[in-house]
Amino acid sequence: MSLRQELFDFAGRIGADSIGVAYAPRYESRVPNLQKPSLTASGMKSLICFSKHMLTGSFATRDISVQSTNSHYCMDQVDKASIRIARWLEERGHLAVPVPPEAADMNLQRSPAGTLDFKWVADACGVGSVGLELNLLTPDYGPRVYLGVVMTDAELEPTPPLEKNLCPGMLCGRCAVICPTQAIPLKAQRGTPVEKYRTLDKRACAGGAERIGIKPFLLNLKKLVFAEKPHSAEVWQNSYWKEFWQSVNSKLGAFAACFECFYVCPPGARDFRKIIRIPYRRRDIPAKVRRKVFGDMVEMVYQGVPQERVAEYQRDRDF
Ligand code: B12
Ligand code: SF4
Ligand code: SF4
Repeated sequence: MSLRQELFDFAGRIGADSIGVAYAPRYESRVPNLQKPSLTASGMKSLICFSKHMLTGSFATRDISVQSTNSHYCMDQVDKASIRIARWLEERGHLAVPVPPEAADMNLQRSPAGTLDFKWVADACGVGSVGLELNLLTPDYGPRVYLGVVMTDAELEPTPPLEKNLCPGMLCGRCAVICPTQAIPLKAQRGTPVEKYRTLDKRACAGGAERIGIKPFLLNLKKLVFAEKPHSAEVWQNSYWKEFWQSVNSKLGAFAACFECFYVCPPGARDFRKIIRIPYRRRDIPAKVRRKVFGDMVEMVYQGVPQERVAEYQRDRDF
């Protein structure tokens, strides 16, 4: 059995749902910015990427914090599996380095970025394809997965990318019409493939995804420092500081605090039907994505999240 197959079997036994390999030098030549494999480690020949799905049952919850915990459990498994895969390779005489799956370098470029952008590695390895909202969609669990990447100097045979993108873009558009921060494109030229217009307004998304993140932290700190009545309960005993404590204590809300684009995304042979059987989640699916056509442009009509959840995504204003 080849080293690659032995490795894939091992990864499956320790919980990876799907796995693939890309040839590092070839991938390096395709990266348009600084997020090249050589930034993380030099001399690496293969990029091994795997996915781990979030627990499907947790999608039944109405509580955003529980939802967020679900993602932290999943990330924890990715961390552990990355280390075990790297050790497995090192026990066989190779060098291996797990790439941090969640850390973002604040100085690499204008917006925070990982040393390697996992979604493109996963796309190159055939683990899935990058959708309209710049998440990686997988055949079995759609976007509801976290990703791990291990680099190694072992030369493993690459796996081919998927033949077709799992995301039909504007022909679906569910994620875009419900995204609470309107971070996903609502407009495109008719008939163009999703690869031409997929993008994400990261700053907007961060407002929903990291509601206890750096921006609300700085805003609340400023409010505290410049308050006319700093001792008033309104300034220091508000819901932000309580949630800040929670996030330091348990990571809740620090990242992964919005999953609206995950709930509605149809790809996912092993989980999507189960999710929409949950009455609460079925209501999330936009009954009809309405579209307007102007010449050669098509624009979807924004609907927003269910009203009861709007306040969840306005935390940076909740002083
Ligand atoms: C920074 C970050 C964010 C930012 C930016 C997200 C983004 N899509 O880039 C914010 C805070 C918005 C965010 C939100 C979320 N995140 Co996040 N995040 C990251 C992190 C740490 C780095 C991503 C990164 O570097 N992006 C690069 C961006 C910032 O640069 P850019 O200039 O916009 O784009 C350039 C690069 O993409 C570059 N590029 C670099 N390499 C290559 C290679 C090729 C071939 C090409 C073509 C281009 C290219 O080209 C672009 C132009 O120069 C990754 C972990 C990782 N290391 O990948 C997790 C990660 C992307 N996040 C993840 C998740 C789950 C989320 C959330 C769902 C969490 C939540 N709900 O709170 C949301 C989803 C938002 C969304 N629709 O993508 C998962 C995604 C899993 C999946 N199924 O895809 C990741 C992979 C973490 C993990 N280990 O699983 N995240
Ligand atoms: S995580 Fe939330 S805010 Fe970010 S793109 Fe998805 S739906 Fe929009
Ligand atoms: S919800 Fe539809 S448009 Fe959005 S990523 Fe999923 S398949 Fe693509």
